[in-house]
Amino acid sequence: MGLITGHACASDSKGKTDDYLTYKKPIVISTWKNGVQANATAWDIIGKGGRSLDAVENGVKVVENDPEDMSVGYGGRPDRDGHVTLDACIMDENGNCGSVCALEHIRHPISVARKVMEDTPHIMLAGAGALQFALEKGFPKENLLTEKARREWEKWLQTAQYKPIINIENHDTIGMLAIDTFGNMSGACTTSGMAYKLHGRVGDSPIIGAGMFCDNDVGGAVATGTGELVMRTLGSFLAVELLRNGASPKEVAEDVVNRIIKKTPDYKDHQIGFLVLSKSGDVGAYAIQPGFNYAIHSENGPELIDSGSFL
Ligand code: SD4
Repeated sequence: MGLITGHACASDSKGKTDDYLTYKKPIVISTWKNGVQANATAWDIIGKGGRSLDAVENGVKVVENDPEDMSVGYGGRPDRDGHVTLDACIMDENGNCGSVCALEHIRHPISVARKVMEDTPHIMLAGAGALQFALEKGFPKENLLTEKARREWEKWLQTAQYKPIINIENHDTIGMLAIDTFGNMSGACTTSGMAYKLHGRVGDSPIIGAGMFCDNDVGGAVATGTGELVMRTLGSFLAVELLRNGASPKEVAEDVVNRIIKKTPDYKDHQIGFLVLSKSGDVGAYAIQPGFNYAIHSENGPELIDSGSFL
């Protein structure tokens, strides 16, 4: 089936709208347009009866590998000092989780996060320690700064002031949630973070409960956009807890975004998008600004849907 796209309307035969999207399992959803490609890989796994954890890991790896996505993995925009530093986290159906932050030189931080989850008693490894662990696990050390990203960074340096500037243009972080044929949900999130951030800055994406959270009894959520705003509210955990209390995915995404807006006087200078999947296969999203879209892959095939937004 071809790609279905729509603005606030996933126009398939059931006449679904962005307010109410419901699917049969298995299903995989992810943030932004690049999620379409990533979902296809994840779908190949869950569609054949594979585990949702394998689906989300291998799905987001597609985007980590893509130099054209300059917010994730190889080809990601560097920090102010020219280092590509990556953040990622993963969570399985049993509530196990793993995470890496400020990791350099490793193309697939999501796979390192999975190794942290499965092979260590810890949940999160940072910076040099995360790199040491990855190398010990056999991940190759690579230069992740592409010529294109280096040229853009050098241009930015000509005018940049050395103070934090939140650049609302730098999105495309991938957050993915999948439910497999056994009804089990896993999630993953991976990013190079805000472009030209201070060296050492870590965003929401590798923080379990901020950039991603899933609870196999209830559902899951992923976030994209200005991480500092998501961290203040632990947005993905909050979304799942609101879901637990009976709200729909769309309602909870809206609630969390509204809560962030209320506490952020300059919210118009930021983008935040939340994407939520309930255990029963309902999907919803909401953002501050127009322009946030998300990809769904189900038995209906691939879809790309524009989220509703506050502005
Ligand atoms: C961060 N939340 O590091 C990430 C950036 C992002 O789409 O999501 N971009 O703050």
